[in-house]
Amino acid sequence: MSDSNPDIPVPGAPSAEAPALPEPTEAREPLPPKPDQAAPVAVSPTGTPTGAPVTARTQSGAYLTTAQGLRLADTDHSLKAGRRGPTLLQDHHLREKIMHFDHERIPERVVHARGAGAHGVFRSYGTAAAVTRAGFLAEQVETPVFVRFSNVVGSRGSADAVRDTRGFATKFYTDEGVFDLVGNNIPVFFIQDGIKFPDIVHAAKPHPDREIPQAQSAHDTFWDFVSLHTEAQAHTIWQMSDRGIPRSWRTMEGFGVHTFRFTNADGETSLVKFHWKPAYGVHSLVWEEAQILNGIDPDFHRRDLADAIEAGAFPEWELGIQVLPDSADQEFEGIDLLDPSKLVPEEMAPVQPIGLLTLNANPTNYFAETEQVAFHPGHLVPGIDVTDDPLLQARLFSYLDTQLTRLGGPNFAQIPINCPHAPVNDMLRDGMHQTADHAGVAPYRPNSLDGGGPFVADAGARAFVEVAYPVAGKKVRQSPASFADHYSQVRQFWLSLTPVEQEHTVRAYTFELGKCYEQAVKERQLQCLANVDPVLCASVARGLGLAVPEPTQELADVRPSPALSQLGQEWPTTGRVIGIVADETSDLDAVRTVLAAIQAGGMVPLVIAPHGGVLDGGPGEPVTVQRSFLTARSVELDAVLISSSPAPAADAAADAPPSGTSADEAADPAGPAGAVDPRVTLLLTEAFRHAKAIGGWGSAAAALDAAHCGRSAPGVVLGDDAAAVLSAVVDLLAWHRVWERFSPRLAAR
Ligand code: HDE
Repeated sequence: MSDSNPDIPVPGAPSAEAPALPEPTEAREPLPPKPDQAAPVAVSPTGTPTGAPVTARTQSGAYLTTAQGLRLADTDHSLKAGRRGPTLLQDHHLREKIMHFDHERIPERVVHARGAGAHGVFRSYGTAAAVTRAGFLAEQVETPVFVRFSNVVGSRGSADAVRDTRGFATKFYTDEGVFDLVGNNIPVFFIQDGIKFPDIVHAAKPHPDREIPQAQSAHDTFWDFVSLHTEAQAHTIWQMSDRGIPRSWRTMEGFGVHTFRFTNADGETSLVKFHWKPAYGVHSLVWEEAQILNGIDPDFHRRDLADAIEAGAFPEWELGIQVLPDSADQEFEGIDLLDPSKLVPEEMAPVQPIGLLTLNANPTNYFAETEQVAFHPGHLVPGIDVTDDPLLQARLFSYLDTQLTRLGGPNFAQIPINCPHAPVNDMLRDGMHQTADHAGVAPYRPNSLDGGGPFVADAGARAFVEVAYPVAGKKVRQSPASFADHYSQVRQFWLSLTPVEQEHTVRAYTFELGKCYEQAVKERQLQCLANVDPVLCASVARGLGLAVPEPTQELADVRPSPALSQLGQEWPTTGRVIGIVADETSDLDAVRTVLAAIQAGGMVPLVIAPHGGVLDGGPGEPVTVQRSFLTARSVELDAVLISSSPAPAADAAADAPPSGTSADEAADPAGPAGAVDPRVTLLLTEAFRHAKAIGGWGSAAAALDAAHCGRSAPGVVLGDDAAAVLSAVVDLLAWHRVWERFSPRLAAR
């Protein structure tokens, strides 16, 4: 929150208390966490609530100590034999400090290494109670959750806004044990069988010789694999669409991908697919925005999530389910429900809302919570079971295995973020990092020495009982025949996109294949596209300068599914970011009015001015500046307001003067008469090109002209009344972008 104007909720200040200029010297207790932060609830390693405040695990005491609690008098100098002498082996403080530092890192996740998380609550509507006995899905039950969003391919230090699939993993701390829903933002997966996972991941990761490119699918090994292993085409078209570059984690859908099996209180079963629907709509970046962002703000998505929570614009998703009959063939209208590369169109089986997820607190410590959280699709609760989907089956092995290396042993469930909020009475004992102090002498069954306990429960006592699903067949390394259809749903997805979305998808394929070196790889992928759609294939081929291949199989006759498109709806504007360009010549009263209205609408205003600090003028309070022309860039904004046409500021780079500029004008630091600061022109040009709403009043017209933003172009609002301009811009923002500004030119064959 800004210091000089506490009313403007601009998040991001690092500390709970504004620091003093000189180094503090007075001993005092550690500062509390910031108000937007939470930590895992304090339960014992075996799930017993301790009653301690959540801050009980943070550091305590006013004085610096060793790990053993010994107070230290100096941590700036090692213990030496004389001021200029060698360091002594007896320096136990140096030894401990360096030893611990040397071991601060743990292996990053093999996939999904880059991510961030938040705490929240899930409120169940009770609408799933007819199909599942899961206690946390009963009416009005509130369950604490921790959610981690992630990219798949990049390393932990890579950029957020790359083209990739996003992970959407939710840990529900239910009173029947932990339930993890470990999904993605794309409802279909690259591979149908988990045995191919190392192959697809090796293909997508950087090339093993040079270790490039980082966090990209635009390279030969990726397209080599997916063009040969054509079941991957279902996933790649989603990744090439705008879904591969979400605007924010807050504005993306989530999917459980696999089919799960629910059981209700009467023992009846159904097949179920999970969906997360964002309350603020499904929005994406445009590719150029994403590329700029990865340089300007590689942390864009994690900053966006944390800032939204700190500003009180809590991200929300509705959890929904598609409920499908548990038929003997485990198919629905010809769609094989065990095939994770297929989806069930929402028009065929509507998504029924069953609860609301609200993320309302940031982690207190990234490593302790986000890095150490351990998800596992095998963390299930009564009423929710797995199916024989061969991808899911392999996952059930993988996620426990990976924690042994990452979290250093088998006791990772005792790390605070992973502790269940239900009583734990297992017979697992000892091992690295054991923090539970198990009592008793008989961690085995049957026993009499510990009174026979722990006892097994039955379904009536809320035990997990697997669905007794019949299994038959010969042992084979084969897939069902239906898994051989690799193109019909790819074509359906393509046909369901609007022309703008189709053009973005064409550009993405063309960009990615254009980055490949091998002609054979490009031609082979074009061959795959020929089996999807002739316009898609011809448009990409044209960009690559390659011949258009003939399809090798008949094009599937499919009906589009409008739900697969992201366009055509209005959404709440809560949490959206509006930039306000202003300088000393602006009508600051109008700026103040607009600031207040943006905040009242639950959005985040960022005042962008020639310098930091404040803009002062008029009878009201000074206006706090959040971005200077030097630190602002259009890509972090959803819409732009401009209240003047600022002249080049003192720190504007001295670009070559436009041709025709006189020597006198060129020598003037303020640039030619009437010139606009080039950072402002760039901001407007980019915002215009990225189809963002732009509003202006006062002397703004000159800046719009300088940026070639047509005064009467779609989505440009000029007026005298700043409040009315804002209101028109917010109406445009509800559609996310001014889509008319894009005019698709797809190639005909
Ligand atoms: Fe994962 N996956 N995965 N995955 N996955 C991991 O687990 C794996 C798959 C997903 O925020 C790893 O703890 C295999 C599908 C998410 O911590 C690892 C297979 C889906 C996350 C692993 C799959 C996912 C992971 C890496 C094929 C969507 C991040 C570290 C059989 C439904 C969770 C870890 C987080 C993480 C293995 C396929 C989603 C290596 C073997 C399909 C969101 O265990």
